Amino acid sequence: MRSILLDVMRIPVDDPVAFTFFTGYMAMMAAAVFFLFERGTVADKWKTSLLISGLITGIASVHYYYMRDYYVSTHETPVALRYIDWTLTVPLMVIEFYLLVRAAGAKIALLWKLILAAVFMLVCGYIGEAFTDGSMSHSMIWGSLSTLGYLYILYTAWLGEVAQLAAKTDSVAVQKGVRALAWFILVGWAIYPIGYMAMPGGLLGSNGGLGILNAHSLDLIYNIGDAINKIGFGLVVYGIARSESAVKVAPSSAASVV
Ligand SMILES: *C/C=C(C)/C=C/C=C(C)/C=C/C1=C(C)CCCC1(C)C
Repeated sequence: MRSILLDVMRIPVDDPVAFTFFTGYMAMMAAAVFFLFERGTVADKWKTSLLISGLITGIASVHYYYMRDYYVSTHETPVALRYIDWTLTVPLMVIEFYLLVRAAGAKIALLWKLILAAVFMLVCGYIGEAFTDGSMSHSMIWGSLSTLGYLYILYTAWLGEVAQLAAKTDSVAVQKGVRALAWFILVGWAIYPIGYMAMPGGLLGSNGGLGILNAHSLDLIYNIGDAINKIGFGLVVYGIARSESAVKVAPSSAASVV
């Protein structure tokens, strides 16, 4: 049996998939350390949001550690590890949304609807990828079902409950932040279906598809998507927390000067 360590050390420089597994792992870990340490610099009510950002990137980093080794030693897609990672981190991302609009009166039911939609999206995607028979019909059916969950979250963020609640807050930072996260859902999350369509039987892949992408592009696209979305989401939340904390601190420090 070949040792994983040797495989990892023999990583070819011209393999963008392996390269992004390595960079993703380090970037995600660095982001987790950053969010967790910066927690101490924001007002109390923002600490949970930063903790969640740290958990999202931390959990992803550990999964990247294993996915990297899996990929480098087998040259196969770590489907199960990928979906375990997403099943933990995507619900945490929708919790960030909920925490932002909670002050505007968000009910716990909103959180459950978002989590349910996320889990539905991921379970369908997992069935599409893990149980594929290589046919286009299998990939299309489960991909389309999965997209329904995605569209629900997209709708809620742009027009539905989350958007309506954000409009009610008097914090410009929260309004801008919710809008920024909604852009991540619209643009950043749209990266994933493209990766999905690269699998054999997928619309852009081999085996009946357009043949534009090969099976390895799936991991490359997912890795890029993860880095953008997980770190980006966290940075947006961090930005809101910092500016909101500054607002709260300013009056008292001004008072102490006088
Ligand atoms: C950190 C991980 C994130 C933000 C993962 C997001 C994943 C998606 C938005 C996946 C969406 C999919 C579809 C909309 C259809 C095809 C199957 C999926 C699961 C790739």
